[in-house]
Amino acid sequence: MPIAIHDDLPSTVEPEAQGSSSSFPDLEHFRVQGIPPAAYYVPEFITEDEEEFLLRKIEESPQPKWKTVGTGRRLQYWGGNMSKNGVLLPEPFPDWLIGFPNIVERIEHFLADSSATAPSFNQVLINEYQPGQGISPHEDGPAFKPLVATLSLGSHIVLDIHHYASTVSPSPPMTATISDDATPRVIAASPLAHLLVMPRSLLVLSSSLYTSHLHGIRGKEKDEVHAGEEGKGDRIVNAELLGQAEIGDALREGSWTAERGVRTSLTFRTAEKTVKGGAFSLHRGGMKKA
Ligand SMILES: O=C(O)CCC(=O)C(=O)O
Repeated sequence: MPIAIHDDLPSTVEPEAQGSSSSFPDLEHFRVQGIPPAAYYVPEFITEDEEEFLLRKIEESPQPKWKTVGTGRRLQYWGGNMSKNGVLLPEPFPDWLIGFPNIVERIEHFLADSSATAPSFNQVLINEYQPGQGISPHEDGPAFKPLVATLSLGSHIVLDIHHYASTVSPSPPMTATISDDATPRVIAASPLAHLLVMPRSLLVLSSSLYTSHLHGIRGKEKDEVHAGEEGKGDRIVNAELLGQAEIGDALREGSWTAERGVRTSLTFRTAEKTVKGGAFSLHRGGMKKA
C-alpha cells in the first residue's frame, strides 16, 4: 500500500511530495473486483499534508473560478473550459497542480506504468459537496478519453455505478434518465455497484465503466454500508482495497456508519479535442505559458 512518508507540517509550509521514496504496487493491484472493467481504487494516494495543501489552494482560488450548479454544489474547472461542440479551450494549469506537489504528473506516471496508453491530462474538474449534496447519475461523455482519475479530499462519499436497462430483456423496476441529448435512455432503478470512496484516495474509472455506464452520488448526510453477504445499507464492492483495517472489519461484520463532511474531488481527464496554438504551449498534458 502507498505509505505516508512525513509527519505534520505547519499549514503554511508546502509539504514534501508523497511518493518520492515510497513505492506503489502497480495499478492492477488496485482493481475493484466483481464489476465491469474497469475501476481501480488506490487508498492514501496522497498524504494528509498534501490533502490540506490542496484544500487550502482550492479555497484560495479567485472567487470567479467557482461556479454553482442547481443543487448548490460548487465547482471549478482548471485547464480550460469545453466549447459547446466539445473542444477544450486550453488554459494553463495553476502551479499548485503541476508545481509542488506535482499531482498531475504523479497520477500520470502511476497510470503510465501500468497502461499501454499513458494519460496526458488537460482538464481538472473540482467539485465541492456539502453534506446532503450529490450528483445525478451521468456519463462524462465522448469529449474525453475513457480514463478519468478522481482524487478525494476532506470526507468520504459513496459513489454509485449505474447501468442502462437492457432493451432486449428489461427487468423492472426501471426509471427514465433525464438526458440532454436527442435520445434519452433508460437506466436501471438500482445501481449496479457502490464504492466507498475515502479522503486521499484515487479512483480510476476506465474502459466500459467509462463508456457504457453512469456514475453518481446520492445526496446524503450519513452513510451506512456493509461488505458481507448481509448487512445494513448498501453493499460496497471495494472493501478489500480500503486499506483501513477497522473500517474493513466493521464492513464485514455488517455495518459501517459515518456522517459526511465537506468532500472535495479533483477529476483529472483528457479532452479528445483541443484548440491548438495561441499563447500557450503544451506542458505535461496541461498548458503552460510559452
Ligand atoms: O466527485 C466525484 O467523485 C465525481 C464527479 C463527477 O462525476 C463529475 O463531475 O462529472
